[in-house]
Amino acid sequence: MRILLYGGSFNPPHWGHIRSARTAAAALEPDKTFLIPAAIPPHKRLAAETPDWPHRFAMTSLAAGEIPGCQASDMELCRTGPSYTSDTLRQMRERYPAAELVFLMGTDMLLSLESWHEPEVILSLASVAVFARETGREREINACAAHLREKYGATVYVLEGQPVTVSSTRIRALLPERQGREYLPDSVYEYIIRHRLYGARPDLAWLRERAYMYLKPTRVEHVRGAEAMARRLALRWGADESDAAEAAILHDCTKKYDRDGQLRICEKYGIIPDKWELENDRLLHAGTGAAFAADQFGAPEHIASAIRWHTTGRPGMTLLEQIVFLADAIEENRKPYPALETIRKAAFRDLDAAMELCLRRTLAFLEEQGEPIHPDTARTQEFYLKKLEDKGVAPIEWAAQNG
Ligand code: DGI
Ligand code: FE
Ligand code: FE
Repeated sequence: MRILLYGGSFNPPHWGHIRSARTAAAALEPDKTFLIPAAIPPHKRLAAETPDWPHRFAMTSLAAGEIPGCQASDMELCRTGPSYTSDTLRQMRERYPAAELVFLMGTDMLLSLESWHEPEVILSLASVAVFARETGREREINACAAHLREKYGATVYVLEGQPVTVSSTRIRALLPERQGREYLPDSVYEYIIRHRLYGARPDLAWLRERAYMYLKPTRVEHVRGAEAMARRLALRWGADESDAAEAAILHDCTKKYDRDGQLRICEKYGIIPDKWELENDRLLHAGTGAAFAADQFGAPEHIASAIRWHTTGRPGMTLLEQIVFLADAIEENRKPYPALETIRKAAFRDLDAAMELCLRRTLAFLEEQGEPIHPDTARTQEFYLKKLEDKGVAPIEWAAQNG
């Protein structure tokens, strides 16, 4: 029986790790492969933004799913103190007394192996398999392998394989820029986004693909329009364009659920609907959408709140909240309604005036329909009316009956 062991920080685990493990497994044909994330790597410090170990273990488990016969081991995470490989191998030896243990490592690790804690223990308990991390170092590697065989009676396998061209450090730097997805299996990327590890923000093409799955097909064009308009407004008013896009992509993510569905989502997230929301379930998707986006896609507070307030608004809205509110109301694919063109123009001239008119038009519409008015909608219109007054700006003239 042969067991392949692959230790590392896996912070996060990426295609480079997976390809290495697959190549090694293909060459060595182990009966089992373990990815072993280190709790405290002895040779380097973990990056400051390293997620808690349950997250690292979960990501490593997902990565292991990409490798046949592989699972993650929490052996090092469960120990205290530095994660010495010699201790890990002792533990593995106890569990598998008769197996050949093969420890997989990169070139640099092999070259520095003698400076590790108890190298003689490592080399007596396990064989070592090594990759040429960079091409052109074969001579160096072979010399080192010969030395370890000679001095310790070690078994060293030198594996042919693609050099790994990406590092976890680089990926961590890319993730907050909405990049780096191509270096990660989808399961790991999804996990990172859902928990917003490493300050990650979603790649927007990926987010569209994921978020549109929750929409009725007929709503996709509206959401596309809302995103385009939110971007234009963000550029006009100096908000973060990609955050505006992210909020717009997600703003109606629970819209398709009927009353029962909405109430179930409320229950799941501990949302208590007020009496207006219970009376008119169209209002519920703002609150449920915000909670769903935060849970499924890790939407941070400022984006979740833009979703939360996109239907009624609220007094004192943030810039991003106003942008999403207006983008929803005036996007290019909106069915025409009275005042639409006026609000569109106003949104690029005076955000407060556009908010006020948009809300005033909604109130007029609801009154005409005999629909109950949510106090948030009324209060928000009053808020913006007062704000205009304070600025000395007259509200936009518009009468409900003349369009
Ligand atoms: O989800 P969308 O259709 O894209 O747009 P939305 O989230 O702004 O929802 C619009 C609906 O919400 C529209 O039919 C008017 C309704 N609405 C907005 N404020 C109120 C309201 N309905 C009631 N009953 N009371 C309100 O105060
Ligand atoms: Fe909506
Ligand atoms: Fe909408």
